[in-house]
Amino acid sequence: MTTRREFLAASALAATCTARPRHAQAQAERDVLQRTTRRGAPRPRPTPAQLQWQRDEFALFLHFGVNTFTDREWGDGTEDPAIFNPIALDARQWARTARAAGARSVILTAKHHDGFCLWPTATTRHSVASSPWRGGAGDVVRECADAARAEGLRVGLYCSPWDRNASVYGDSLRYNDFYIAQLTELLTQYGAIAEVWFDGANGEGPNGRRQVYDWPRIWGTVRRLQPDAVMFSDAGPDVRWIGNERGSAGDPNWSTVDPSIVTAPGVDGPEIIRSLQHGDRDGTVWRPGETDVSIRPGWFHHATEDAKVKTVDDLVGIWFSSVGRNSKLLLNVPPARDGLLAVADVERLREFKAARDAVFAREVQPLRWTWRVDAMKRVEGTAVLAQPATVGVVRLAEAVEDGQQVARYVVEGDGGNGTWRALARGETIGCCKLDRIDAPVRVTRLRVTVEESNDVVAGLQVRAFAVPA
Ligand code: FUL
Repeated sequence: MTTRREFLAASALAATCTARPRHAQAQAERDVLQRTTRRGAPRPRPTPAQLQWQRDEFALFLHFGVNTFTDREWGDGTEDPAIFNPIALDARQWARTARAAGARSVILTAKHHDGFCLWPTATTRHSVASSPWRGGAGDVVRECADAARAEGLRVGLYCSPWDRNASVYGDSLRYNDFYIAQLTELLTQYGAIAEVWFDGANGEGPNGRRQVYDWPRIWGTVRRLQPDAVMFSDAGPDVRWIGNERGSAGDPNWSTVDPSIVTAPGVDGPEIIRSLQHGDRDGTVWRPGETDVSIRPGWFHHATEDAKVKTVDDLVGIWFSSVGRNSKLLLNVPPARDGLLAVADVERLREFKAARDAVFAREVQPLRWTWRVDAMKRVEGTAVLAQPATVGVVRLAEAVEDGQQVARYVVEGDGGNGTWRALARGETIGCCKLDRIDAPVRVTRLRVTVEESNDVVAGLQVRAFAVPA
């Protein structure tokens, strides 16, 4: 017998081929679907900010600061601000490059672990105000935020919790006040901030003192000052680190987590890394993963690494293992000492965009998708193609507004003789799952079967792309 839940899901499916039903009736039907975890808790769903953040797919990370001038990766806080002088700095070049590469936001290291502030803060003299750049009147955060918005990009800021310059670091109460004062400046003086990035790297303060961060207060401050921003850290609260810096999200990758596993940034352990990489199928909190990786070996620009910029193949592979595994890609492209992105990086980003455009250039047109839910509650969609095509890539997307459901699926193709053969198999889908077909074959029909899911799946989007001509 068909239950009400199955009936509603099936009718929603019947109403949609590749898009969700939008009319009020369908909305009302979706609202009565009680989605729960196996332990009975309501299944988490994304906030509008989390949804926007992930649908942006791709952001550019900009590591810039005194390390750019000392040729180091981690400064120790003793750097003389006089070394900071990016004479040709042009944040419009950063923003134009980001936009041309297809990124929809940029995230700037307003302060890295060395404590040097790229804005003229009132909290310390260790900032651009003490440097020769623009005669001490410059503000990199302002120039970057203005340039990004002029290109239609959202703005994110990294402000390192670990501060190797602040004398109060490790004097927990005083440093928490100091850090919150810095965040308050950044979140009140530079317009809408889309993402605040809390790095997990964390060392001792002077004389081995250990800083105890007041995360509830820090996160509360961001929420109050920029309610639409998402906060990144190992422990979110909104988006989580993916658990490595290689550009590889876990497979499977749930956007839900068990919040009792990773409770604070900067804590390590196998179970923590597993949860960061894969999320937790029965997690009670929506916290999708962000995949941060550098286009170069280091996070900061070093001229000696100009010949070590990742190849286009590396970058396309990273796209498939991040965006294509229900994650968001945050690709670091560090400005050089002159304040400009290096020629090698700009050129590689251009090639990377062209390579992605080629992968997704030839979308296969189905005549119509027909959906059904079988007795085992498995959802199956079949499409006859308008013309036979050699499918190279399949892109699947769940309607994650209602949570993440799919746990196992198979994509099959019919070569024209009525026999189905598997093109790709996978576990999670989420916002976006990209499958490259190992041995592309010419097919006349496509079939997608959800073999296992948390709940009956509605509104699955299937797009297929023919191998480039
Ligand atoms: C790490 C930092 O220690 C690196 O310097 C870099 O900022 C990277 C994104 O995060 O934890």
